[in-house]
Amino acid sequence: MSDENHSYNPAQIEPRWQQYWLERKTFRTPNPGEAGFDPAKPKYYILDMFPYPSGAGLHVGHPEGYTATDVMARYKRMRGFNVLHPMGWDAFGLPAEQYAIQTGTHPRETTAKNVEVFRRQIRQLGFSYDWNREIDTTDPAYFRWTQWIFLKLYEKGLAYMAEVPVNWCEALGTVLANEEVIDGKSERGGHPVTRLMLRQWMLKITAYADRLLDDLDGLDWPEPIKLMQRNWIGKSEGAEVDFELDAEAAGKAKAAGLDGKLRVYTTRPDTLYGATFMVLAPEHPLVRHITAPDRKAGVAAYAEKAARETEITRTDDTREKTGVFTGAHAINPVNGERVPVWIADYVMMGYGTGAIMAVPAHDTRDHEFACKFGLPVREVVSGGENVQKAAWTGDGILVNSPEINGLGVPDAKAKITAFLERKGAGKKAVRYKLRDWLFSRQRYWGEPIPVLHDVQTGDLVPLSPDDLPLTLPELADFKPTGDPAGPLVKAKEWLVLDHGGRKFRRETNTMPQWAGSSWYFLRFIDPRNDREAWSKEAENYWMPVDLYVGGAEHAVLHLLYSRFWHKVFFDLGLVHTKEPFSRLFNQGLILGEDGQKMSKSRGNVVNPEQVVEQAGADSLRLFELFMGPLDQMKPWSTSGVAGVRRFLDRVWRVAIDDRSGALHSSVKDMPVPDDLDRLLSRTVKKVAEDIENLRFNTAISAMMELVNDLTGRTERPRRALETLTLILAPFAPHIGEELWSRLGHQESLAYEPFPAWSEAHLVDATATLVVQVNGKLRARLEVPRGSTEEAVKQLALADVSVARAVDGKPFRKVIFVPDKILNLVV
Ligand code: ANZ
Repeated sequence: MSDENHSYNPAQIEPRWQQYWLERKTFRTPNPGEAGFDPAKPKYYILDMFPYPSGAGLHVGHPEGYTATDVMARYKRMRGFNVLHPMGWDAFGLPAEQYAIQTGTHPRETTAKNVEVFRRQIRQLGFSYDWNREIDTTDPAYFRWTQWIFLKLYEKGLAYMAEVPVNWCEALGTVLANEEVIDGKSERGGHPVTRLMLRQWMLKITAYADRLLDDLDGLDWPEPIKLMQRNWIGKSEGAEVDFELDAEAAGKAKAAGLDGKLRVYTTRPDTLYGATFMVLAPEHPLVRHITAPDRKAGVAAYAEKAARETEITRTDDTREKTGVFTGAHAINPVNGERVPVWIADYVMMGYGTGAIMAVPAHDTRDHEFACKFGLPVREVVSGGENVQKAAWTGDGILVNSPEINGLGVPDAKAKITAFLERKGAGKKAVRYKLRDWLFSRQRYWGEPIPVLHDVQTGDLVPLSPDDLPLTLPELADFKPTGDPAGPLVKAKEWLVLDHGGRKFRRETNTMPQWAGSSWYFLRFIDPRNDREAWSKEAENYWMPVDLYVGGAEHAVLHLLYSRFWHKVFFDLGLVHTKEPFSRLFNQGLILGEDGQKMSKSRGNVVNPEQVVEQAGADSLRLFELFMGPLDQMKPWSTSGVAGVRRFLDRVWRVAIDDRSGALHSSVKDMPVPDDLDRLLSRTVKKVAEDIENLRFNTAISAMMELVNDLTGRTERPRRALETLTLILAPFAPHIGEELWSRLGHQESLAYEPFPAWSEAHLVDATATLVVQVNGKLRARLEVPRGSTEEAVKQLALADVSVARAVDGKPFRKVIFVPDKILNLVV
C-alpha cells in the first residue's frame, strides 16, 4: 500500500467536477419544444442580480447570494423541477468608460477582460448555471432588443423628449436620474450634482404610478423594499385650491397672459382657515409678473440663488428657512382674507402646482418660516399645546373655521373640498412624488438611442426595427465633451446621414446603465433567439421569476424600472404576468473581519479566490451560508472558514479511509438502525424545509449533528451515507459528487431525487405513560411507543410506589390506554 495521503483534498476534486459539469452540460436546461425537455415537470426560475463585471473581480459579497440561489437550484432539480438558473453580465457602465478616458483602452476590451475574470471566478465556485444562456448587455445581439424595446416605448408615447430640469454632474460630464443622486451627490463617485434645464429623453413611468403601487401588495417581497417603493412613488391625496390674486397683482398677471389665480396643492384642505400667507417656488412663472417694482431686485437675486441649489438641499428640513416677500397679496376663497405672497426655496416647482398655502399652526416648515419673518400663526385644529411655539400636525377638532368647526380632520377635509367644488374654487387632487425617468446620458459606453433628428424640420424619426442593432461608432477619444451632446458627436461619419434627399443627424445620447437590466430576465428564457426578444412560448413557460436574490440597494432603481417595463410589456401582450419577480430576497451585507464595510482603503477586503485556494470552494460556499441568517449583515471570519472546512474533513472521514482512499471499513450494506433512521428523517426534513425558507445556516447545523452521530458509530450503513451525501450536495456539490461516485454511482447526483423522510419517524420513539392505582397517581413511566398492556403491567409492578400501593392484592379491573394511562383497581 502506498503512503499516499487520501484525506479530503478539494484542490484535487473540485476542478475535476467543474470540468465534468461543463463537458457533460449537466445543467443545460432545454426550453419547451427542445430535445430533452420534460413537460411533465413543474418549472422553477431562480435568478441572481447579474453583476457588473468590474475590474476588481469578485468579492465575497457576490458568492453569498449566488450560493444561496445555487443551493435552491440544485435542491429544486432534485425535487423534480425544471430549473432555470442563468448568469450573465450587466456590462455597460461608467467604470469601463472612465478607464477608457484615462488609458485609451476601448471599453469593449476592458469589459471582455473583466467578464473573463468574473466567469472564471464564478465557475471556480461550482455554481450550476446553464452557461448556454450566458448573456452580455453590451453584445449587439443583446442590445439590439434593448433598442427594439425603446422603439416600442416610443411608439406607445412612453418615450419622449422634453426640456426638463436635470441633475448635471460636471465631474462625470453627464446627467443623472433622480434615483442616481444621493444627498446631492452622484451615486457613483460621490461627485457634486447641479441643476440645469436640458432637452432630454424621458420615459413616462408616471403613467404607471398607480399600478406600480397597487401591484406591490401581491408580491412576496421584503416589506422594507415595498415600503421604499411606496415612498418613492409617494402618492398623496388632497385638493387643489384657487386663491384669487388681489386686484393689482391679478391685473399684472392677466396683462402677461397668465391667469389671475394662484393655484395651490394641499393635503390638508381642512386647515384652509389657518392659511396666513402663500409661498411660491422661486421659479414659479407668476413671480416675475406679480412682484412689486421695489422688490424686483431682491426677488430676482433670491430666485437666481435658489436655481443653483439641488432639490436635495432645498428639501433638507434642517436648513434655516429663507425667503422674500413679493409685495403681492392673494384672497383666501373661504373667508375673503387678504394674505401676503412670498417666495421660498423650500417650495419646489416640480411638485404639486409649485405654490402652497402656508399654515404655520399645523405645518412645521411653515411654522419655522412664520417665526423667522414674524407672520401670524392661527390655530384651526385643536389638540396641540401651544401652536405659537410649535406646529400641531396631529389630529384634532376644527376650530376658528366657520364652515367646518367641530368636525374631525377627515370629515373637515371632505366637507371643505365639497364646499370649494361648489364654489368653483377647488377640487380633489392626487399627486405623486415619482417623476418621469430621465433616460439619456452623455456617455459613450451605453446603448445608442435608435432615433434620427431631421436636420431641417427638427422632427424625430425612429429607426426601423430592421435597422437594429445600431452599434456604437469607433472612437479614439472617449472624453466627455462637456456639452449635452455627449462624446458620440465626435464620430463625424456615423453622425450624419442623407436619406431620400433629407439630412439626418443621429441621436448622440446613449441609454442609462439601467436599460439592459430592465429586461434581462426575459432574455435569459430565450437567449439565442434572433427573430424576437423572446418567444411567447418560452415566456409562457418560464415567467415569472420564482425567486430573485440580490442586494437591497436596488430598491428604487432596477427593481422599479424593471417592474415598469414589465407592465408595458404586459400591455403590449408580450408577457402574461403583471409582475416579473414573484418572490424577492435581499442578502445581507458581508463586512470585513473588523466588522467594517469592506473597502480597498481599509484593506479588509476578502478575496474569494484566496479562500478557495486555502480551504476549497465547498468550504467557501458552506461558510457563506453558515455565517448567519442570509438577510443579515455579518462580519467575515477566517476561523469560521476553517471550522466548516473541518466539518467537511469529518464528512470525508465517515465515508473514506484516508490511508487507502477506499470506502471506510465501517461502511456496510446493512439495514439502518432505528435510532439512526429517526435522526436521518429529522435531518432530511429540516434541511428541506430550511432550504425552502432560505434558512441555510440552521440546515447546515442539522447536517453537522448528523455527521457527529455518524462519526461516533463503528458501523455506518451505506444508505445513511448516501442520504447525507445527497442532502449536503446542494451546499457542497464537489464533495457531494465525489462521495456519490465513490459510493458506487456512475451518474452525477444532480438529478437524483432528494431523499424522502418518514413522518412516522418524526414522532418520539417513547411515550410517557401514567400509572394509577385505584385512581391515584403512583408513577410515570417512559415506555417504548406501542407497548402492550402486559409489558406495561410488568414495568409498573417493578416500580416501588406502584408495588407498595398494590400490596400483592388481586386486580379487580385494569384500564389501559396505549401510550397514555394504566389504571389498576384493586
Ligand atoms: C397646507 C398644509 C397645511 C400642508 C398643513 C401640510 C400641512 P405631500 O404629503 O408630500 O404630498 N406642498 C405642496 N406643494 C409643495 C411644493 N411644491 N413644495 C413644497 N411643499 C409643497 O405634501 C403635500 C403638502 O406639502 C401640501 O399640503 C403643502 O403643504 C406642501 F397643516 O398645504 B400643505
